[in-house]
Amino acid sequence: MVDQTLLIFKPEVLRRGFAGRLISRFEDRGIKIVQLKLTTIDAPTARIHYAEHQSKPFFAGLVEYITSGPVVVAVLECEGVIPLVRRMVGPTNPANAEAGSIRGDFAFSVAENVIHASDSPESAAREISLFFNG
Ligand code: IDP
Ligand code: MG
Repeated sequence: MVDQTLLIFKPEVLRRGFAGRLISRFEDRGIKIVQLKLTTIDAPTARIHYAEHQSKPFFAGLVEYITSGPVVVAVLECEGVIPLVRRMVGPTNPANAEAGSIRGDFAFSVAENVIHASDSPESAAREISLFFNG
């Protein structure tokens, strides 16, 4: 099967209104969108999604933030899509993100860094089944 990754456009994207511009970046790069939905993430789902961070000091704030408004959740597909999309997204802290990356162009704080993208094939499989029932 062709590689897939899961994206979440975090609540500020719809608040600030640039979901279409983010989608265009992936389309322009030639990456296929195979699933796409507007939804609001509930707290139990957020805790499962971010389970690897449950012992971190920012965990409660992270769950509160990701559940604070509508998000866009998508599955993208192409060869090598996981590292490709992580490069397009940029590093976790937007202060370190190059202009031209999504976080470098749209984000200004590590807590509100615009977008989630799966970091490995295992994460992608787990996250896709969490949000799209496999
Ligand atoms: P990633 O989103 O680049 O994969 P992770 O290390 O997996 O980054 O962290 C998940 C999310 O947790 C980040 O996108 C960010 O929203 C939040 N986060 C990570 N580190 C911090 C921090 O030091 N303070 C506040 N929030 C953080
Ligand atoms: Mg991560």
